[in-house]
Amino acid sequence: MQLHFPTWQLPPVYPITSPSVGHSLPALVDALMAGGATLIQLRDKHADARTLYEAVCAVLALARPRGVRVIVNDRVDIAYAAGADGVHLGQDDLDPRAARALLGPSAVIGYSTHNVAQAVAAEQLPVDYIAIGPVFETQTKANPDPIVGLDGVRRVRAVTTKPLVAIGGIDDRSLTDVRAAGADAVALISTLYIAPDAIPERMAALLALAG
Ligand code: 3NM
Repeated sequence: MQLHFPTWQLPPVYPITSPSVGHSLPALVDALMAGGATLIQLRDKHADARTLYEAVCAVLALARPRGVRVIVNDRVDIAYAAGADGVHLGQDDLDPRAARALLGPSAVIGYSTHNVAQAVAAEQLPVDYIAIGPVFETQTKANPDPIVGLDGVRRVRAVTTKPLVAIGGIDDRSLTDVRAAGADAVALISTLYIAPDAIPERMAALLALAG
């Protein structure tokens, strides 16, 4: 395995933004950083390119001075144009090899997998971490793949040497079990935003739970 960003380390809790919280992207990122987030993924499946580009630039201006890394979901073009720290790619997005060629060796590239075969295939790809999910039922993703459960996390852990992120329906009650099943990190959306006015407190509590 080639790690493309040797100084980069996956934190145990990996927050992802959601446009449905009702905060602007910079406000949301500010709240997550206040709660201790050090790696944040910006995810908005419906934003137009210009709006998203401007929001990513605004987020980077906030995150850079604090040493927080910012990953853009799906959009390699916007990550490149804005100078984000990396991208998170799905199975149908740009091939990670092409993304690596565009973004260079120091970009953080993450890659979604949904079963053991995809995780095995990802071993050959120039990605810095893989995600496995959905672990549990999720309301957040449209057309999610079949639930893999804790056993799916264990089985993927057994076939990958890459840092492993678990995603999908994870909350404060399941976080510890998911990490015990072999996930280095949990990526979270809905559980972070159950109280939109208390996001820093929630982020900090989830980080504390992850130890
Ligand atoms: N990807 P929540 S599940 C964005 O299976 C995403 O790859 C998934 O949101 C995958 O924490 C998912 O609210 C949704 O369930 C995660």
